[in-house]
Amino acid sequence: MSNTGNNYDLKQIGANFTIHGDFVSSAPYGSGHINDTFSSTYDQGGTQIRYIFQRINHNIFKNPPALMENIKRVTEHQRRKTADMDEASRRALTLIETNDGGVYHCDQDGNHWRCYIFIEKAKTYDVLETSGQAYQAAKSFGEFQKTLVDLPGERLHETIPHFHDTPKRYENFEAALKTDKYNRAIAAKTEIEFVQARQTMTSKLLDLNAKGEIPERVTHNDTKLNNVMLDDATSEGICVIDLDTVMPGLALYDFGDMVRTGTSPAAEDEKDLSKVKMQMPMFEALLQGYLSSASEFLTPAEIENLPFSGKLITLEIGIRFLTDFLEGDVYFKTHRDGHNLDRCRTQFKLVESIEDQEDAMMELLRQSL
Ligand code: ADP
Ligand code: GN1
Ligand code: MG
Repeated sequence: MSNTGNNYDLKQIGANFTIHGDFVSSAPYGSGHINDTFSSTYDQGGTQIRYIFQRINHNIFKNPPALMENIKRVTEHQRRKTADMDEASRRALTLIETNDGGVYHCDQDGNHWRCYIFIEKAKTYDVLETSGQAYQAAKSFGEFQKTLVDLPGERLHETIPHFHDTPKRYENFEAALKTDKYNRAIAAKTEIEFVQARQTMTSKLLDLNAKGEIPERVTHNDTKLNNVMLDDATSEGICVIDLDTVMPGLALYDFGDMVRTGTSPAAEDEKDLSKVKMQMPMFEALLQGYLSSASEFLTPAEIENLPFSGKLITLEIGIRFLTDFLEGDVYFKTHRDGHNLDRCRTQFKLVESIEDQEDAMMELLRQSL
């Protein structure tokens, strides 16, 4: 079973962008759950050059032009700030202009397409291999937030309203459970009880924000570790990608998602739950890496909640997978029956593992300051 469908003429789409040379080939690329991503190769005077093409999922991002306006502003700001660094051209995504001077092409079916320079000699990892990679990835996301502290202009568009509103995610789950359109709740009894037992913690960060203890910032909001490219030669975090959700948010949700995706040796959809665990050395590396770039702007209340943020967002994403399972797999791309439920189970196993080690994580934080 699959709810993905990729049948596009990438050569024709590419002709709308200011790319030189001859189209050679194109293929689906990456393992993202939302957009359709392709790498296309062009022959430019005998050299093969790759580009990334993406179809923006407009069922999820309802206003692609506003989203692209955000990305243009953010990448231009990054470029200004990194201009003097080595390898400046690889440190921020570069949008390729369309023939009419825009940054996206709308095809006859109403799909919005964008094109980026392909960042070569760097990779994304669905599962990190070493704590050094964790350090680098977290440092990059911290630098990304730091770069955006002085983004000029108006507040960015909210590309998905209430994106990290965990109480609202909980409400959506309850609504899906009540409807139980596909009679799937029976298969997820344990997971449903797991969520219901943890409802009270869902509002903690938004409450702190409402009380003025943690500020709104410009954040990435999807800091899954495969959204940062690590340089092949140096392992340095070279470029933060997947900027669709860059918008006002809480820095803690960004750190939390690094903990969710960077501390377990198991894939997000691993079926053998015995493999899923929060590994303290990886947490330590994420903490050190993130603090190395972000400690200068984080408030004490943000720092105090770094360990909690990992637990909260792991619960939140688990709730979202569970809700999508109950609603019939309409949001995340799935590739097999029960895929969203498998993903939900790994998240909740990781929540438990964090709960078991929360005191030790807090202790480590105190020692790091
Ligand atoms: P999604 O929103 O579906 O997760 P991403 O923007 O994260 O889409 O892209 C999917 C994958 O494509 C990434 O994990 C990365 O491996 C690859 N990718 C995206 N942009 C680039 C780029 N500019 N250069 C090289 N690889 C890229
Ligand atoms: C989606 O786009 P991708 O695959 O990086 C999702 C994130 C989830 C993640 C779970 C816009 O991220 O919020 O945390 O899947 N993105 C959106 O793997 O919903
Ligand atoms: Mg991605």
